[in-house]
Amino acid sequence: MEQNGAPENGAPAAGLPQPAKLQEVPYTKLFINNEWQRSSKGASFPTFNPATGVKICDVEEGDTADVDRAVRAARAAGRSGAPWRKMEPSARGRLLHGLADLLERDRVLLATLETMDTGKPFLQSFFIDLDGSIKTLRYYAGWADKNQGKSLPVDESFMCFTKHEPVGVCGAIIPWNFPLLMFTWKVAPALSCGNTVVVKPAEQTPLTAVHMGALIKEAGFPPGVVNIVPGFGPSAGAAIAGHMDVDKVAFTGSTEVGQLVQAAAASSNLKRTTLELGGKNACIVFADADLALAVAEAQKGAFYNQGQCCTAASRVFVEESVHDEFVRLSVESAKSIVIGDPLDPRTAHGPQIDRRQLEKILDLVASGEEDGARLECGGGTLEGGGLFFHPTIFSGVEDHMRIATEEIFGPVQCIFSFKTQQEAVQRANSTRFGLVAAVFTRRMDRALSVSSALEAGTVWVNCYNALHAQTPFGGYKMSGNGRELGEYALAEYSEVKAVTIKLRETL
Ligand code: NAD
Ligand code: NW8
Repeated sequence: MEQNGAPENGAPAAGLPQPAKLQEVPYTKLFINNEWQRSSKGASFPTFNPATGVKICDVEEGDTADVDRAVRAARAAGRSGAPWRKMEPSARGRLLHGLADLLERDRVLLATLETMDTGKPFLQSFFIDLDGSIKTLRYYAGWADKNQGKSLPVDESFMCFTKHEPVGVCGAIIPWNFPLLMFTWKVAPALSCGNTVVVKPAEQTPLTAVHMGALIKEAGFPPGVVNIVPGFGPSAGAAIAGHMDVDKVAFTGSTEVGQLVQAAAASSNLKRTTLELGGKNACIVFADADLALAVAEAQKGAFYNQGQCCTAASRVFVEESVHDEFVRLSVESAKSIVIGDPLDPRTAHGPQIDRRQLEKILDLVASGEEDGARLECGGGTLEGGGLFFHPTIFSGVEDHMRIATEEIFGPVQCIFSFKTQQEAVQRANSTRFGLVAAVFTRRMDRALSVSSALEAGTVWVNCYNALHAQTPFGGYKMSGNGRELGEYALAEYSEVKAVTIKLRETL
């Protein structure tokens, strides 16, 4: 494969899954009503492999008119009397399980597409993104016939009960960092609850979402239940957020666009929103922690997916007495991370998604150096150009610096020193964000009191990025609204109907 900056790693590794050899990408059109359709204006856009800069293929570009068409299909598919509404709830569960089976069958192909489109290492696509997507589908398959209402203890002249009904047409606007996983986080609970959906994948990474159209049709979902419209944010994305006949929109991406989505929802039809936005997540490492574990987990948290995670552990607060040792071990470990061709199963670190994101990282790293933080390792791109950026560690970071306050979305770990527990918690919380946080300690009382005090939707204790389909995920403060995953997400995709019956006879 044409290589642009990534070093070669030598002979192929034995015993590991290998990427598929793709001649061409099978699906590149809009998926509406279980049919492959051209965009109404006949436009398409290229998607690139960020590891090589080479165009993978052109994808049909959906626009406002295409979103309209998709919404009409979704509305019709969700009408009462339509097959999707008449089907037993457990049958929706069977369809979701069938879809998960097809992801298992096409696992190598989907992981290959995901790696080509995002630049994430193939084994991460294969073991994390595919595994998480399959587990999410199966988890919500199980909920399909369990999202039950209640009977309510009102006075005896009434019978009062609640029913959980679908919200209706749900829009899903997907980011480029976990294209398939975020598709399933939104589509699986929506379908489990009986909704229909219109999905817009990110313009950088449409391929796995479009492929899902083929699997959704093959699994036997009725036409119009899932519609996929690749396209750009300000056109197709904004058309969903501002649509008068979309009942809910789920968005993952930047805080700025999250605000636009919520504003568009408010000023159109007051559609419901769930927003998963950015973070400036803190890790607190106490001197009593297992230091090797804390180094490894904090590093994984900072550099996983090339640092392009809303959960990225970008601020690490380390207790003064172990600070220098923590920095030394972190730098030693960061320098050993294997950067290379993401399709090579030995690669642990691939390229950033695009030039724009790389420029943002370069700008923030330069600001860190100017502000007087100590660059311990990395700090630049790989020789030979391309979008590869070395894992980077700053120590001596102070709370006011831009690298300490702005989301970097790149492989940059900022290490701070602290003296007291109270100080660490207060500094960890002094941000507008509140997505996740982590604490490393061997003391149970400390783990519990610090996790209570941290203002974040998720707190990890002695681990990082430990996500499960059962466990709700979402942000406090400006990191978002609502929850994805777990039982809590069902409420985001259910309308509650209260039925009150007057009883004419009471005994
Ligand atoms: P973005 O927020 O612009 O894009 C996310 C999704 O929203 C994409 O599908 C995009 O097409 C769509 N979108 C863009 N403008 C829209 C609009 N006006 N209306 C509706 N939808 C719209 O994110 P980005 O430009 O890809 O990245 C910019 C920054 O966002 C990153 O540097 C990072 O800080 C953050 N980001 C966060 C996440 C996350 O998981 N929370 C994911 C990607 C990016
Ligand atoms: C849903 C997700 C997962 C899962 C496992 C391991 C490492 C990193 C992530 C991850 C169901 C089951 C498992 C990860 C995923 C998304 C983000 C950040 C980290 N997810 N995982 Cl935004």
